[in-house]
Amino acid sequence: FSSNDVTVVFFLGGPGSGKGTQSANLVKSYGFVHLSAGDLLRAEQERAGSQYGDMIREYIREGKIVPMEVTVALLSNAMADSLASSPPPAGTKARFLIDGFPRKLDQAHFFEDTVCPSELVLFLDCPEDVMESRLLKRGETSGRADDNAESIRKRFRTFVETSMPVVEYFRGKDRVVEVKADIPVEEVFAKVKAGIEARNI
Ligand code: UP5
Ligand code: MG
Repeated sequence: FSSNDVTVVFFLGGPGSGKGTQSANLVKSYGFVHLSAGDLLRAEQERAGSQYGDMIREYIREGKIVPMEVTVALLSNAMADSLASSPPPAGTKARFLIDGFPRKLDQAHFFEDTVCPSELVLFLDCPEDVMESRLLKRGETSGRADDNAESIRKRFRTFVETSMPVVEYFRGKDRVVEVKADIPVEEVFAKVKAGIEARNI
């Protein structure tokens, strides 16, 4: 597909900041197609015959970032599939909300050079103690192999060291809408909405 046919919004924020939760709201209100890099990686990990399953499992448990070739291929395939199965009305662009990606600067450059530049970066800012208690609570039922105290600590560290520089890079380009996320879901969404509408996305 051509990058002229799509609008891409990156959705970043620490583990448990609420990206998945707010994505569901954004799909309903703004007709985004939601693609979670983490969900795509977990699906690939479970796919029979995947050559990457064991590697992905190990990276996710350790809170490390899976080599970008794998993630970018999953994302661009998912975009192409979505465009083929539900093409946008003539004269309009498909809108993709890419959740949890890019988490490393080289991924940001690679994706924007080879797939499509992003229009906007939504960033949920949430204190670690709040994210930790949300994730530990979710871990009681989520079945996610990384919702445990040790993996959570590693995910936080990767986020601060590796993923925050991506946010800062886009901030320098004035492409970031930042929202405080340690408030109720509906209040976060109201702020996200205001940010999106102010940018005419
Ligand atoms: N909750 C949400 N909002 C709330 C609010 N305002 N008030 C109170 N509670 C709120 O929310 C987490 C929990 O908090 C839920 O129980 C929710 O109800 C509650 P959620 O919306 O799921 O938060 P989210 O930010 O999506 O958290 P998630 O755990 O999905 O974040 P991660 O970024 O850690 O997970 P992701 O799936 O993106 O990645 C997992 C791993 O995959 C990474 O660690 C990495 O190993 C790998 N990965 C890559 O290698 N490369 C990639 O590009 C992407 C992922
Ligand atoms: Mg998520």
